[in-house]
Amino acid sequence: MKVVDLLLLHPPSVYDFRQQSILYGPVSDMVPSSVMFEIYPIGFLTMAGYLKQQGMRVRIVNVALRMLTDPAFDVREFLAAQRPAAIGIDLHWMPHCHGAIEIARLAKAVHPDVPVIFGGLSATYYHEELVRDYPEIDFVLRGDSTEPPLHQLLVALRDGGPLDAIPNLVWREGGQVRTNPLSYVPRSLDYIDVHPELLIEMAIRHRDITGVLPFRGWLSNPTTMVLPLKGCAFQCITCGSSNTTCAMMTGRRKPVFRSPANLAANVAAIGGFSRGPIVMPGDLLQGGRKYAEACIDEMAATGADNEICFEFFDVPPVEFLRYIDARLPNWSFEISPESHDRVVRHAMEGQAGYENEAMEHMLREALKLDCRRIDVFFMIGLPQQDHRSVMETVEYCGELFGWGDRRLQCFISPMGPFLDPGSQIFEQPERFGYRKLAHTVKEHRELLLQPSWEHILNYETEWMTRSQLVDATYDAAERLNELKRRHGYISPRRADGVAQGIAEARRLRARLRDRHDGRMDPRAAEELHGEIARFSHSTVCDKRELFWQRGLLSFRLPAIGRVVLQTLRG
Ligand code: B12
Repeated sequence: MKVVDLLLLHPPSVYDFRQQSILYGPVSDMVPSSVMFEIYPIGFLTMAGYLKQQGMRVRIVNVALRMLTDPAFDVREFLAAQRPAAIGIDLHWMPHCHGAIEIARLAKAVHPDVPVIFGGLSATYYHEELVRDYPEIDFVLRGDSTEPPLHQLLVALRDGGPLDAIPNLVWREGGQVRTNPLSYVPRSLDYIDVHPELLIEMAIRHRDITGVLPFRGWLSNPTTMVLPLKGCAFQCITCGSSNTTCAMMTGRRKPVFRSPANLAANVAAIGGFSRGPIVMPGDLLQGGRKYAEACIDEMAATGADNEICFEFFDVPPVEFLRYIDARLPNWSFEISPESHDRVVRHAMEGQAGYENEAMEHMLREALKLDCRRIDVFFMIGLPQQDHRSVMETVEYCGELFGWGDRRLQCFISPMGPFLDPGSQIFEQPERFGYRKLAHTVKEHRELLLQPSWEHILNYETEWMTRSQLVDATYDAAERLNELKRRHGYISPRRADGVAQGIAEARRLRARLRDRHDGRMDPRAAEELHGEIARFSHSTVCDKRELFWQRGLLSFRLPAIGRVVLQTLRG
């Protein structure tokens, strides 16, 4: 008997990273995950919730996290012990293209008759190659929203129904790739709900807590995310989900928003279990001031007191910040000017083209409010950006630190490991001064196995080669660390730790570079064996700076206890 109707697996970036010697670099320093990118798509929750409503049973397993936390975790053995009717694997972020296909291969080897379904933005972009060249992948569901088509597919597979009417489906028939129209592009997102209690149920039912957690260390940093929209109104040339990219790839010409009530219900549902912060990416103001204010009103009405961390793509009106401040007890925000340099920022075409003066005015006003924290993100690898420009950006961070308010934080990181498939720079690299070094899934998979992130990056620019991008990253990280120490942002001990990490990563990189064309220096290989943290973790900053450290007190244990009891009884 099949125990679950769908087993959803989130792969690590590289399988099996525990057997590899690779210097992955600081490519995940700005997100809570490690370089194996263990965070699974939010869509896992909406798919599981939707299928549950239709009477189906779904299990989520974060394979990446299970591998990270248990060196003895044997993926093949684990898969062999499962009895799923179908297996779903996300290829949402391109850096998973190695791990996702390897996990699919293992799944097919142990369950040759169980269909394997791929989905996510990168799978959408590469649907044809995936179904044509990888026999372990039976189906790809395209698009940014797949809940109903996935249900239709699972029913058709169970009952032997026809496949040609299932929207967004790509499949193989008689050796040919069949591509059904991308006809499911919902104009409202309110048909999906995120039920956090589902995760508790799964953890209890399958006696697997780690398998449902989003990232390593989540229990002490229970940050969650509520997505207000899909698609985007902005045209940032580097983004794999920009307005033009979505129009081409997911059939979404303009963003679609959850209703304020639906959004607030999601915040309240999370608030019922956790006191941790809730990140709200994607900029509510894309829906207009009225929509954004309605969202704030609805959230305030729920009484949830979790910190809500907003993201702004453009400089938000100060009046809007005051509106939030008057209504939410606990809020913060982030903004990504990418560079201090107007030439660079404007070369990003379509990126909200604001000036530093406007941003600084807004930041100063925000700091007068009860805003808990403001994160300002800069990036390395942009058009028109050379080493000097990067270092000037870091000095600009120093100026902001000089304001003397430690709620204002600055970060800088490399764009990597990959340019986003479907982004304008990926589609027309030369137009923007880029050289693209991998085109297909196969080529990206090969890159992920290179010995060092200098050789993993899938691009270089007219202004910096891959080697110079790496140099600029380490130089910027070193200087930013120094500035944070000087302005009292981090303790001397933490600053020393970061400085030492950068120095070690530089040394190792030099050894790898010397030997790259021949064989890898055996001592470097030994030092790197299975190592993903020491030289690639907390390099451009100490990762703890991203977090709101809280611990188990963040959880509302009675509410969790109730779900546990219900599940055990059910
Ligand atoms: C929110 C977000 C995040 C959150 C993650 C939230 C989460 N858990 O999903 C955080 C901040 C952690 C994050 C991190 C990263 N992100 Co991000 N992120 C976004 C953002 C803003 C939202 C888009 C999004 O995911 N929408 C949700 C939709 C599209 O998907 P969904 O609802 O989760 O899932 C549906 C479908 O995608 C599909 N689906 C997905 N998986 C599967 C699996 C199966 C089997 C099926 C059938 C269907 C299916 O069906 C689902 C249900 O409808 C976009 C930018 C944007 N403006 O859109 C970038 C974006 C997706 N991120 C991107 C990147 C590159 C990253 C990082 C690799 C960056 C880095 N180097 O650190 C990391 C990866 C982290 C990890 N996995 O550990 C790129 C992806 C480009 C690409 N194709 O590779 C984007 C497009 C833009 C960008 N550069 O930031 N990100």
